[in-house]
Amino acid sequence: MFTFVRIIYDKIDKDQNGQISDEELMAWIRHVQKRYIMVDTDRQWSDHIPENDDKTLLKWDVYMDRTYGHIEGITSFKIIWSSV
Ligand SMILES: [Ca+2]
Repeated sequence: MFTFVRIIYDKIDKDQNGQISDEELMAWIRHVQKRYIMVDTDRQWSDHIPENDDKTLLKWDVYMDRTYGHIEGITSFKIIWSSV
């Protein structure tokens, strides 16, 4: 266990000075979060196997149904973009 912690510690301690600064810790957390997002996105995408013949086009309505479920009476939607 100690070896594993040492390996992680050394990865976080970018300048190898034996201490982990706030910036190094923030960069590590950012790195781990980005990696999680990429892995999760790949996993979700693999669940959305397109139904067309060449398996390359995922229809938006199919994606919405699979992601959010079918909502009776909703035939279209409006995307509202906010920069807040
Ligand atoms: Ca350091």
